[in-house]
Amino acid sequence: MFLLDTGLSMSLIAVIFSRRQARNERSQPTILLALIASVLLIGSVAFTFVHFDKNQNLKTQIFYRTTQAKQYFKLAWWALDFDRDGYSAYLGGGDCDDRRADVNPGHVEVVGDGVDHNCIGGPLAQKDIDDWHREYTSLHLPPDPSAKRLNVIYVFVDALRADHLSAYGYGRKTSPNLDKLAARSCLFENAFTPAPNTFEALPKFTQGNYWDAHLEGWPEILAHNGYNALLFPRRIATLRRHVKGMNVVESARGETFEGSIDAAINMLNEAPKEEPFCFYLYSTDTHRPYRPHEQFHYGDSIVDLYDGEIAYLDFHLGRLFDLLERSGRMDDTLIVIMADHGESLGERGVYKHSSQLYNEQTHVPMIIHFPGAPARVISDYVSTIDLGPTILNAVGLDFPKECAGVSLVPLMRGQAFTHPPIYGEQTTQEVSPFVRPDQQIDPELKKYMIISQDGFKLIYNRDYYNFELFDLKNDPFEFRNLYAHMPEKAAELKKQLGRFIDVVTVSRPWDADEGQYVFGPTGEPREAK
Ligand SMILES: [Ca+2]
Ligand SMILES: [Ca+2]
Repeated sequence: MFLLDTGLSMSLIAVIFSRRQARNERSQPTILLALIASVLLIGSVAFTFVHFDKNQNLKTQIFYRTTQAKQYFKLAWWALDFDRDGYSAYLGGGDCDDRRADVNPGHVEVVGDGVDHNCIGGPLAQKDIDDWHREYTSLHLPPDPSAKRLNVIYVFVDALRADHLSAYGYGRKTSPNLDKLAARSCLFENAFTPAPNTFEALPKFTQGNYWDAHLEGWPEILAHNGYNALLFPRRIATLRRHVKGMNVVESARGETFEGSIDAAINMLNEAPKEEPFCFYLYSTDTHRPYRPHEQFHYGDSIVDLYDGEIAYLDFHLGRLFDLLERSGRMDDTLIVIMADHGESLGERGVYKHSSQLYNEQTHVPMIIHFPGAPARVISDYVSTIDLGPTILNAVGLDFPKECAGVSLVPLMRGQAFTHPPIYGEQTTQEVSPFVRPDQQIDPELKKYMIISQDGFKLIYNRDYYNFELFDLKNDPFEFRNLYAHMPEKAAELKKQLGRFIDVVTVSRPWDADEGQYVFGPTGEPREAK
């Protein structure tokens, strides 16, 4: 690319220079200079054409980090898109058949016609879809009739990244109460969200699936099975779209998280012992804008304020945990701490969330206090879509066999279990007023990720046909793109991720509700170009 830039610039200078000389007699040096410039131009263009798509790291840098250079490529893609479907077969544009407009990376897959319409994962047959589902139904655990109907306290924290909790090794003591809980619980070191955005993630982790398949959500299943299911609301409209069957605690409506905890404490004091309860608590405190808390003041930077919100949240959760302890209900209560996604705090020049699939936005805390299971740290790669099947399985209830989420109860009991690879996708374009335009470096529309159990993560940016492979165990901050260095691993994950993309794009119902960003105003999938 840089060679192309240089070549273009040199040829421009040569043309101007030779024109100035044109009226005069052309001298030998002028002709020579024009000749050298032409050779350089042709050479650099040829070099760029041959090598650009092979160096995915260079491609990433150009499309994510430059403003002008990427426009050259977009222009070249536009000019070299012969079937006018928006994707070029040249310069890494990803179009695998530039004679058919129904074949390109943005096209939805078509089942059974033998054509790889989206240029990843190969063609899709019905058998492939059946096999994909069978992988998960074969892991479905039937309900254990001897399981106790534990109470459930589910704490959903918006935009809480794992690595800012002291329970996850953060230098600041931001979460003493969660640390204490974690010390007697199962702490999942490597839990990930299926989407770095509430609207996309919420239906997924409520239904235990990688897309909104209109399955019955786990709160509804608890409510239908004798639980006193109570929702302590914040952002009630968003929650109620997906968290169904629960009674809203009106006294907590519109309150702060402190108010939600006050209401929960009251409810807990009144809860009859013979009826199991489920409390669904939601905190938006770690979501922007971060507010200062006098009691938890670390400083005035964005990170300081964010950490202060965590300490505030932790303090109030501590009040609830203390009451559970004092009342003896800790021993019959399953407690789940989770987040819908993480939060960028300036890494790669990015803030907030909804924009990337790097760990800052996808690695989330997951702590499950499961009475009867010994405390342990679990390093398997798991997804928040596993939470519903886990909760229901832990209390002896069944969950839909269509769930791609799996019960983590075997892992919590220390039994041998191999979790399938986990997946994620990101659809949104970050247009938040909280993010300045210069921080929105990455406005493309669709990315996917897979993380395999050996800790490798592949991120695929469909719009740039760009791949990044990271070794999370040795490179947790995802600095080094190994795509070109580990071609076999890259090919293995690309194949699995391609199958996921194929399956998810044909299986998602037309009226799936994964937020206003995923679907257009009339309900048509934006994926279908
Ligand atoms: Ca094309
Ligand atoms: Ca395909």
